[in-house]
Amino acid sequence: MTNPEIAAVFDQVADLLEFQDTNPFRIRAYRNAGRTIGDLPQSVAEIVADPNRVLTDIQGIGKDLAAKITTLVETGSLPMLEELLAEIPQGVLAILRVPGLGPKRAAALYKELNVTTLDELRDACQAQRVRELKGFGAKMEAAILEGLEIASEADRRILWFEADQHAQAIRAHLEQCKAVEQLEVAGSYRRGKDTIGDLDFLAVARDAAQVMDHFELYGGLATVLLRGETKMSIRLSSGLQVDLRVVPAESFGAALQYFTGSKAHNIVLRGLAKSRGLKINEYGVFRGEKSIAGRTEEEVYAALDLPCFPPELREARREFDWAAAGQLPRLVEPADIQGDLHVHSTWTDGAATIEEMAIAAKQRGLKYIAVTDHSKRVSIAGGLSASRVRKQWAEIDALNRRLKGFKVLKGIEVDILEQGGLDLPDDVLAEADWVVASLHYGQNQSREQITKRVIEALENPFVSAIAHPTGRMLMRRKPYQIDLNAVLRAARDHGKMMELNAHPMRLDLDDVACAAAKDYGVPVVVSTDAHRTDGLDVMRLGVQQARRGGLSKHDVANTRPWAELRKMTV
Ligand code: DGT
Ligand code: CA
Ligand code: CA
Ligand code: ZN
Repeated sequence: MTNPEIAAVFDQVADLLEFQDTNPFRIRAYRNAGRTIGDLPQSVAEIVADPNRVLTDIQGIGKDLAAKITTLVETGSLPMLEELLAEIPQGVLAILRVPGLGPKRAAALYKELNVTTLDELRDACQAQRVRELKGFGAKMEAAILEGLEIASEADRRILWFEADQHAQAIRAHLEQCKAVEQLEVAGSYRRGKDTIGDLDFLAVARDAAQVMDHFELYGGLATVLLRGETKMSIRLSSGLQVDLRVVPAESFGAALQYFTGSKAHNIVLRGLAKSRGLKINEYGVFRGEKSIAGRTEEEVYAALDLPCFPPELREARREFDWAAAGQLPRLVEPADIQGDLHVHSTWTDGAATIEEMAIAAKQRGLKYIAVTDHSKRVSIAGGLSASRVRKQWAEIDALNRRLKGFKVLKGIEVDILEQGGLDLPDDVLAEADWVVASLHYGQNQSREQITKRVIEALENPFVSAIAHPTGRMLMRRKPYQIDLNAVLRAARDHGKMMELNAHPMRLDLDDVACAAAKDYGVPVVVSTDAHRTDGLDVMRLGVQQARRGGLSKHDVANTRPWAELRKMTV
């Protein structure tokens, strides 16, 4: 069992206890246990298995918790959780997961309206019975309906990051099949969309049946949905659908182009072909009956006098206009990135020390990081006061004297307060190398209020960038209400930057907003918001999203050395 899996069990226990309205201290104990385990850098399952180590040596793990973890790791279940689950109606678990509904509200819905399933919840909202409950109201009712929609979408799509893990494992499996000659993953996965409906594999093979037989042996397979001569679809035990098409080598490029999509991009392409008296489909480009291209994507596009568009741009947004004008941007690449300007450490809710983060970043080829721990308002993360952050910066100064060929910047993630203003005084911010301002509280305020708070932060002379500017959590939480155009205008006017937070669940700014930032001439900073060393690895997701927004190396500020970037921040 991994730490996150174990942490999830404790979180669930806390949720169920809260649903039952038991002793708040007990609830908090389990909540804290979940957080502690989730943040630990070392695997607790490994410690349990190692006779020479004991869990209670870890800070935050007492005797009682250690015993529970051991039971869980050794038996795969927690008797206490089983008991709780037996006491609670089945459907309630799904209700607990609806964004915007916590255990307390779920309990009220159950007790007052006898709501035990998602369908009953939707009915109750539509009949306007939920708004009548104490502490709910019409606004909350609307938010629950929206939450239900997000929850049902979460059933149908998964994060790109998660799809990537499946895609890599399936690719490795299929590559073991001797009959496979070429293999690619097409679809929204290849276009780097932030969420994925299904995976689309394409293969060239000597013998299609042999590849399909091999596909059926994939360990994660749950059922075969369909198997024909050239196409097969399976469902994984995770629920994800995977399509596999076997195509002839002479039409591999045409098939790759067609199944990469997007559908909207393909429709424009078909129109362009038609206007030239050509036909394009998944087998090739044809003049009459004669195939004039198909083996590679390059030759398919070239047959229409088009450049081979990077897959990230194939959304029928501006790519055809750019191509017509000969102005297709040269997109930023992961190797262009020189530094990471948003990382956390053990000073707040990070799991690694500043030095560990610096070493890990250096190993990944970076030249600098900015340590941007939370400010005091974020009390659940142990946010830093002015005196603590100054202590941290003294540690960073000392560390920089020891590090060679790498620089740690003195930064802070300062909270934009509910009532407006920043969580630390200007004289402190003035001493920082890099300041990201972010909004964690008061996310339900009106569009005017939130926009005003963010613009005020941009007006502060010491703020460098706005972190995760819309607050969205993919498939969990919609962005807060914000006038992004007004924010981008303010950023431009004050010479500030916008973050593209690369966390797989955030990817915030999104692709369209990145393109807007570029239009306003506002530099984008791609940052990981890493809370542990492996959190640094999501940089490539951020870069992929920046590419979808049409950003080049020049548009992304942290492709520059710090000495150069620094001049842009003053
Ligand atoms: P997803 O799976 O919902 O995240 O999105 P996609 O883009 O991967 O869509 P999918 O899996 O339904 O189909 C893969 C590609 O196949 C799609 O991007 C374009 C192509 N395609 C599918 N259906 C059509 C169609 O009716 N017309 C055209 N022109 N292309 C299609
Ligand atoms: Ca797909
Ligand atoms: Ca598909
Ligand atoms: Zn952060």
